[in-house]
Amino acid sequence: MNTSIKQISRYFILATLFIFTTPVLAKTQIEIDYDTASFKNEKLKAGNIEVAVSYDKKEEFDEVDNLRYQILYNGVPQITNGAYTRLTGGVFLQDLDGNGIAEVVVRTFSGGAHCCTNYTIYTLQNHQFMQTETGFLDGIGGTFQDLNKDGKIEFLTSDNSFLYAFSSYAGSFAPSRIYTFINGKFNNVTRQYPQYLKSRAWEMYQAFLQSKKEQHEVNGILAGYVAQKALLGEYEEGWKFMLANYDRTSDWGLAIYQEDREIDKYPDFPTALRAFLIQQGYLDKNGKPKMTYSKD
Ligand SMILES: [Ca+2]
Ligand SMILES: [Ca+2]
Repeated sequence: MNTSIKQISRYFILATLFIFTTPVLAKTQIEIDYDTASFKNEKLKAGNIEVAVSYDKKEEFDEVDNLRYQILYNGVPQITNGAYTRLTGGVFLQDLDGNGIAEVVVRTFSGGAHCCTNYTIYTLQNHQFMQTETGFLDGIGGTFQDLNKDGKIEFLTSDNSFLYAFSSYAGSFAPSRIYTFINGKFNNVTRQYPQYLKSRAWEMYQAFLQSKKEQHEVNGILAGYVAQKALLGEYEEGWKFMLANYDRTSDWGLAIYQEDREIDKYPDFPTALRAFLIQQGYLDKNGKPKMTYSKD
């Protein structure tokens, strides 16, 4: 045997050893979209956590849950549940809180033009699975990513209460919301990410310029912009910008409701916005910017 053949056979033996000793990475994610056909018992696994997922493709809502799943721990079934999801959704395993044990995240979509995504999260806390939900959120709802690269995942979404509040859906730009997932619960940590908030504020400013140029609605963008600036501790600056630029002809969002009945009207957009920012917890009850988030 000459040297090169010897070398090749050595590589071959090493490669064979490698293939047979490296475990195949288990699947940790199932994504469902319009093209996904029905499936049964697809398995996901991360560490001791396993999920078996079944899906029946259904375009219209009915009473039967078409996304069903069973969560197992050390091979023992712990939770069996299901939900309706319309042509998009998914299940994935990811360690959200960085404690070494994967959380199970289930994404469902209720259908409708802009509505609504819900994330259900199952987490093992003190040897028991706890269930948490984001509640229905606009569009795809949000994204899970590690914003500050500390091994714990943040949930990035926006304050959905701003949609339609002072403009149509397309004319609204909701301020940021950022959550961490600790001890099985979401915590609002939006203000701890000023860099991210700044880049969103810049996008809002650009959206405002574009809308103004095209003579579209601006109040919905300005409302979000003022709130975003408040989150950055720059409320006064945002408020001044809004005062100089708002559309005085629009009466969207000026009506005052009580138990779904219109009882009065705010005199102008700034007055309505101020009341809204107090109600949503961006300003305190005296209309002064808050240093931390709390809705009271
Ligand atoms: Ca975890
Ligand atoms: Ca993080």
